[in-house]
Amino acid sequence: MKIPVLRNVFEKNEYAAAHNRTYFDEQSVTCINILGGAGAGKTALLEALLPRLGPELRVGVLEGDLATTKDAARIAALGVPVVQLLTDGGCHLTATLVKHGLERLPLKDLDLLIVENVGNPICPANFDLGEHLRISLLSVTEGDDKPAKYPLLFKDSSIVVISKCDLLEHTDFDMESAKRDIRRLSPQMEIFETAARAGSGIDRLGDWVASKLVPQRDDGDNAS
Ligand SMILES: Nc1nc2c(ncn2[C@@H]2O[C@H](COP(=O)(O)OP(=O)(O)OP(=O)(O)O)[C@@H](O)[C@H]2O)c(=O)[nH]1
Ligand SMILES: [Mg+2]
Ligand SMILES: [Zn+2]
Repeated sequence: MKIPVLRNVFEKNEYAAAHNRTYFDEQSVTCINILGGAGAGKTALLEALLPRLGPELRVGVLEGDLATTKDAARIAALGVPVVQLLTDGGCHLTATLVKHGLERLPLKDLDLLIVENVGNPICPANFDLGEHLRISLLSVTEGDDKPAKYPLLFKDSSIVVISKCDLLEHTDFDMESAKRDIRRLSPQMEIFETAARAGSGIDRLGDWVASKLVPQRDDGDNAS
């Protein structure tokens, strides 16, 4: 006997994700989905990264959380346009919720849209939001066994950021073991080491983001 509920959820999400992707492409906006466990340092990474992306790059953020606007307030404090997406207890963002968020964050004013997913190392990886790129975080305080234990989070990511590296000496995190397990899942995976508070590794990450921006469409304003 078939139980259609989950399948319908996935189909509906795929439909909305395709819609979002088409909209991003039409508007020449690059979309990055940031994933990682609760407290892995996603918002702190954005707080360090956004000011480095430069004033010429127009960035907007969609903040995914179960409850509260705490993360959105941190992004707004940087002067970056932000919309808080509340899942009301749901453990991942859906493409449909992102679609609603875009009604409040017009893409015509942006070059880059960053979506911070709900803090959760499991199911957000299963939900395509229509993004072009994924950044998955692993903080050193979570332990080096997490890539092997939560493979989906790391396997299909565009890059992996190992965060909170300033705390390395206070943990038993084995960097080589973590990287080995990540590359077992994805042999070519590019891995960045960051310490958001100290600002280390952020320039390299910013260069990577800048290198991935889709070219802006010539809208004909300068045509003779
Ligand atoms: N030492 C140190 N602490 C960090 C770093 N990045 C984040 N933190 C701390 O880790 C905690 C969680 O950071 P957040 O940026 O809120 O993590 P998050 O992944 O956005 O959390 P959720 O959105 O709730 O899943 C905070 O107390 C941060 O100050 C870092 O690079 N070094
Ligand atoms: Mg956060
Ligand atoms: Zn979920």
